[in-house]
Amino acid sequence: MSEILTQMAASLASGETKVIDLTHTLDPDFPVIILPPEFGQCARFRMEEVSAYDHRGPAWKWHNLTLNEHTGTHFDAPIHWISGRDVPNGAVDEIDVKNFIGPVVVIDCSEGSAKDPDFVLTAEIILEWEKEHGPVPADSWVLMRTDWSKRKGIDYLNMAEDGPHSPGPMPDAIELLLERGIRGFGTETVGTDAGQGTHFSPPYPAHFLLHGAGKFGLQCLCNLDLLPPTGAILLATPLKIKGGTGSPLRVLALIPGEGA
Ligand code: 23J
Ligand code: MN
Repeated sequence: MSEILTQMAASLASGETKVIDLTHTLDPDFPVIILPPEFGQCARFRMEEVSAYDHRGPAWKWHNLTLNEHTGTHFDAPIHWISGRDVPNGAVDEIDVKNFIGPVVVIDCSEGSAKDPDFVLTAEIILEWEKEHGPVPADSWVLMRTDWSKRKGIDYLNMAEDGPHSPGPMPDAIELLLERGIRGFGTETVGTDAGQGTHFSPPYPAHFLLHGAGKFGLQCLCNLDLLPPTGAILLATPLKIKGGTGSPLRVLALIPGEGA
């Protein structure tokens, strides 16, 4: 019999394994993606009080929520994109739950992103990363650290007249990650694609290539600066929305703590 789960419980209790929250607070002020005006738009988070220990409910408080599947820290399912529309089990309620816990690696693009808001992750950068850390493991999450989550207010979307400017991956980077057989790709920005990703070929390459291959996305992550480049475990469990294309969720990472 395996004692790994008993050991894990002890490791969590002692702090040998630490739990990191990679989630932003759902807040009406947190920005959502803004698409060109001819397209439908993503709803911000809204919370309406139903009762607060008053005549509407004397002993209880609760809220009705309004949000998009892609509001705040969220998960992208394959059917989110046209390339993944026919992927089997491609909606959030259909995805095999074993995909919701697994290994994660982090590629640090924070220096480049600080200098250039249009910084791009290339295949070349990933190959350099692999020289130091070994191959990107099959079936792992790959997170692009940019420290973008530390930006406040209008600096987060970083809108200009020609659209948003934020870092993201080039098509060749996503193609290389697909060769490695990754599970999904996550970012600190409002999408898995660069702000200017609509002008890449194909447009929105992370969405198009990942979801076409049945892979997943995570957006609006934070605290990636607290993760090791390899050796952590990610928990990302979207809501079970029937036919859902994505879902806000709590994203956690298990990392080696002090004394580990
Ligand atoms: C709809 C259209 C374009 C994009 C997105 C959504 C996202 O980034 C998203 O939240 O998945 S780029
Ligand atoms: Mn999304």
